[in-house]
Amino acid sequence: MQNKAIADMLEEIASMIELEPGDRHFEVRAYRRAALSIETLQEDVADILRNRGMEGLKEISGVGEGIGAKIKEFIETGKMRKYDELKKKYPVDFKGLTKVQGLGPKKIIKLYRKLGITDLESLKKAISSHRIMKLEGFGEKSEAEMEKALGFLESSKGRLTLGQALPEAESIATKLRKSKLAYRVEVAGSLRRMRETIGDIDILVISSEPKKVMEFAANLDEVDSVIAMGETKATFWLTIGTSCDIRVVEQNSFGSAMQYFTGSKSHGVKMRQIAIKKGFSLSEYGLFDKKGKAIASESEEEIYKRIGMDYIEPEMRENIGEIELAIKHMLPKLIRYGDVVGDLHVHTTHSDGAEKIEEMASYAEKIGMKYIGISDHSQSEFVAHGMDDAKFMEYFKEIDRLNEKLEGRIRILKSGEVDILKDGSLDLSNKTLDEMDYVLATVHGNRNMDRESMTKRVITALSSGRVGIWAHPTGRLINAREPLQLDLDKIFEVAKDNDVVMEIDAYPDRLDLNDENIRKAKSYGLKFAIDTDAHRASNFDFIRYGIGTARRGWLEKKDVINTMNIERMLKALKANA
Ligand code: DGT
Ligand code: CA
Ligand code: CA
Repeated sequence: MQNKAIADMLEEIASMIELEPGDRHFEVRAYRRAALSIETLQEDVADILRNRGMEGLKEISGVGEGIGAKIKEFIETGKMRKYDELKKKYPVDFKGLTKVQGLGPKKIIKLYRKLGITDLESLKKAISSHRIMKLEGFGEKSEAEMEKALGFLESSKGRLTLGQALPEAESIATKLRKSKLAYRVEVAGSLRRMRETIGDIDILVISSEPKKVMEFAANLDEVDSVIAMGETKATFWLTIGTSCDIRVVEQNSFGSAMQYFTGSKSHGVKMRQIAIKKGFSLSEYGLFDKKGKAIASESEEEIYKRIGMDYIEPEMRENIGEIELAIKHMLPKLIRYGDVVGDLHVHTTHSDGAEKIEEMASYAEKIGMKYIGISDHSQSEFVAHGMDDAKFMEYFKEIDRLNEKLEGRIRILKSGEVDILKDGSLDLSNKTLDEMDYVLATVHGNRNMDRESMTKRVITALSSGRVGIWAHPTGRLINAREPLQLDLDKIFEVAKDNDVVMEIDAYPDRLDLNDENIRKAKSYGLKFAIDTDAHRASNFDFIRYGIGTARRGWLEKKDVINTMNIERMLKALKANA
């Protein structure tokens, strides 16, 4: 599948056009939009072209005649002239360099023209020989920041996000299931534990024809090349840039294999020690007594039970106290994947979303949501087309009209993603804030404040009595941007005193709060909202990443306000009602 390669090229064209003289931002946006649609497309673009021609291409959101022709050219000839021409002018690795936080196309090209920097390698060299700080417009501070960002990038190298890997793993598993070569196919490893990033994909298969399974897998579209292939275990390199271990096991050891290969390693080691203390032995083949007789192996539940503990959900298996609780029968009863009935953080065309309020609401209704809170950006967030007070008033009226039209099938709540400004004040007038059912507040600009000032900024906002939910609290982007410097203990205390709800933003690049901070926040008695931060209807699918993260944070249904019906939810939110 060439979708990713094409999307990358379009994205790079956008970066290069940005450098051309004149105001080209419409063109830049068009290329970026097309790149995003193609990257997230389920169908192979080459198939679309083959089956439905140019018309088919133009049906892809963001693709018109011009961009369509370029995609066609690339699929047919392996080249895109526009790309090659621009590349001759700007021979640098935009894809690599834009991953460094703070580096955009304009800075990149300056670094190229002045210092000959073309990729991450030459950037690293320029930093270590302190050539950047001498450059006009950069300075010592900016060189130090670049060095830090580069280090961060290197430390996260190689691990894909949950949102990148899970759909891919599921697609492989589904194809294996449909092949009729397997009785059962399950995803194991860190993906089953819903970790925020994963090192590789692990898939377990029950089959009596392991060889055929491996051959089938080797020929899947997702597979780029075979790294190693044995009778019952193979490792493939996938086109998305990670590897995939596939193991074929027997039906009668499936439970113990799942228990072993789900990990974590540390959880597995501890389980094994406990089994030994009880006179058993535990391996991927089963739980055995002293005589070597298998006493449990087909099901995971049975294994946990026979060792003398309650079943531990995969998301909790990190050896951070869950085993001790399972022995004492004191495990939390985790929130389940179907428990969320409303989404309190949703964007629309009123700011940087792709669909209208009505479209988002009717899709949410279709997937069973009882309410959604529309929370478009406030004025300071100008890159996301944030709204001023007057525009918010218009938007509230539209929501009133829609609620009437929807006749209670789903309730649309009025909210806004309101910036917490540098001094801790909120980005809209009190009158506008009062009109909202609840206020979602967060830090966007001026991210580089020190820990003390940033903590004070957030505390000022959360103690204003106007904030319902603190959205994506730490502001981190996984593998891309570090969290804000915050004293979370101090903030959680203030949040508790002011009944502010903590968000778990399910957007796969965010997962914020993360598992560890969720457990910390819960220890302060705080409540949570799991939101998708959807910018288009298909983003509602992200909810499972948020619920997975909540489960990793040991949350129960009662900790999460958007599992409640609307009356109870609004009460828990200390809304303006
Ligand atoms: P990852 O891939 O780095 O995100 O993390 P995992 O947990 O998926 O680790 P991976 O793929 O290396 O191995 C999958 C599981 O296999 C792991 O969670 C536990 C099990 N496992 C691997 N190596 C060992 C080991 O040396 N001892 C034990 N007890 N289990 C292991
Ligand atoms: Ca793995
Ligand atoms: Ca593995």
